[in-house]
Amino acid sequence: MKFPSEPFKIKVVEPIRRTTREERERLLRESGYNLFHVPADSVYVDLLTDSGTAAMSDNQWAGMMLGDESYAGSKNYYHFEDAVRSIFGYKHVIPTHQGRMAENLLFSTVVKSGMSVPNNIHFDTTRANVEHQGAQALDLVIKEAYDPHREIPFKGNMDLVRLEETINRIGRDRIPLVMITITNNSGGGQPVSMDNIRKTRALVNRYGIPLLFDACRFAENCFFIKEREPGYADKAILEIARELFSYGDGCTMSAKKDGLVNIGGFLSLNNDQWVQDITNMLILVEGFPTYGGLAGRDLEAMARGLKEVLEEDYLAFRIGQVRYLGDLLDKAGVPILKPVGGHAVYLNAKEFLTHIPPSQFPAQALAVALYREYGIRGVEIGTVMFGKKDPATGRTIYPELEMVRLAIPRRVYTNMQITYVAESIIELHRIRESIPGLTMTYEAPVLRHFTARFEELPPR
Ligand code: P71
Repeated sequence: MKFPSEPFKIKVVEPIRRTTREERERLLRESGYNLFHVPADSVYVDLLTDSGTAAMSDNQWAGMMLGDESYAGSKNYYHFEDAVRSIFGYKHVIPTHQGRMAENLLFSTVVKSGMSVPNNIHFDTTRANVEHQGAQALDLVIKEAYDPHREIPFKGNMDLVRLEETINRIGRDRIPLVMITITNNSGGGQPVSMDNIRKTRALVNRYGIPLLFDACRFAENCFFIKEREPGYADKAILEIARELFSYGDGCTMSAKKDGLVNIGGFLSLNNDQWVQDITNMLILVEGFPTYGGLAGRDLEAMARGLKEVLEEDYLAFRIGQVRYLGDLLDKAGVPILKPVGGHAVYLNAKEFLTHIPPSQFPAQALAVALYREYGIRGVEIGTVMFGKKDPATGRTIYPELEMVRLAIPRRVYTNMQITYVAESIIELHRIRESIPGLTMTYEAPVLRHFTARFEELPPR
């Protein structure tokens, strides 16, 4: 079946408040046209992120009631450790309150100023955490990833030729690790193939460089491997995941994605020395190693979520729902990034709003219009998030892709709500000429998208 129906029924509901266009217009003005500052209860369908927004199962909620809130050695930690070990297979399991703390602990321990960390594409928090150490974050995804029309099965793959050139140019001593993000979020939620991972491993082995995964959406990546890569159709997702992680030396994980929880993350590593240093830092900034900034009940929910996320019915529905939205838009001629990724549909703002130049933030303008007209919230992944100032000239360096990401929370919205989203965007596409550009009036020095403010330019 192309679009499997929901493999669950709904036991608890959360009412959503409808707002008027006037109210949304006012909220946009007050928030400086930054959707991060719009109160969530004024959003009808919230596709800002798939991170921390999942609906937990009855089994996870039942686990929450079994929280052992002991300071040290909570039984939930052991459940969590078992769950992580059985999937990822690394020696040490270090809980953190979310993904970026895992990144921060790892990079502050192993990355030194002047070093470089290659990745297929760094997500914003990994990039910021690498750069915070005075190191360089390098994106070495295959070049096809930057062509929104190019439909290939594994568009998140690492460019092995560029990786080897980079290692030779920079020198292995200045590359403390290579990372692979599965799925590749900034490139459209695109998967990485097992073959590419195996070859990346073989390459870094020749230079003695460790390979780590940014594993946020690993189950979705494994589902794509099963669906698209020869030899994996009959394997269970767990088996695929185990093989995949066997090619690495560890991972960082935001369990707010494929952990199916609202808060939580971890680091899992084989290197004893790294773990010793990281554990010392963990105790300083996050908490004792058997809770890492989380409650016992959160660890239990994660342990259970990590098992549920591997269920094939769940993944088939999940990936199918995202694909359903993408198909409706594509058939209606709305420009999207193709193929549709695992957790989100990405609107191609450059083609959607050809009348708005990059200097007027077309993707942000599109996200603003989508909220104003229909109460739908997406997130800009374009110049606001990834644009940079050239330190020499002060001019903006624009990213290759200018997109609005519509990230689908896991198990939260029905297909009827997704249909509403599609119909709204199709209508917005018809009136696209009326959408005005923006000018930025405030930006923070790092991760500016969270706090930037804008004003609308007069309509053309
Ligand atoms: C996403 C997020 C969360 C987010 C970030 C920025 C703006 C809005 C929402 C977080 C990721 C991620 C990858 C590949 C690490 C993190 C950090 N993504 N790696 O996509 O996608 O995890 O949020 O738990 O700290 O909306 P964390």
